[in-house]
Amino acid sequence: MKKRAFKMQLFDGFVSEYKKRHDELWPELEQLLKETGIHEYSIFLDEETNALFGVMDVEDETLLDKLPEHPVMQKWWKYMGDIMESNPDNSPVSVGLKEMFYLK
Ligand code: RM4
Repeated sequence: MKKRAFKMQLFDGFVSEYKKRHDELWPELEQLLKETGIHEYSIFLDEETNALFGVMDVEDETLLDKLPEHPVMQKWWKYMGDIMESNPDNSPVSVGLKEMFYLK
């Protein structure tokens, strides 16, 4: 299992909408993420900057390569594009984070 961390950017004024959409996460997306070998996935918010920090355990990093092509993932990213910084293909702008400490 590998840990992956990354940051994304929420637009101002959309904290409750972002939380609501994730509280109501589509079952088909939950299934897709699990089938992709993603576990213990959390997203944290920095309320000072609206930066979002995602942390997940990944069974096999190569499985993640196919995720952006999946119709459910594409539909979700399109849906989320109005409230967070996104790329021209609708995927969220995502910056990988470097692990600096780990305590088991
Ligand atoms: C986020 C973003 C991520 C996705 C999670 C579930 O807002 O779209 O890419 O993995 O939702």
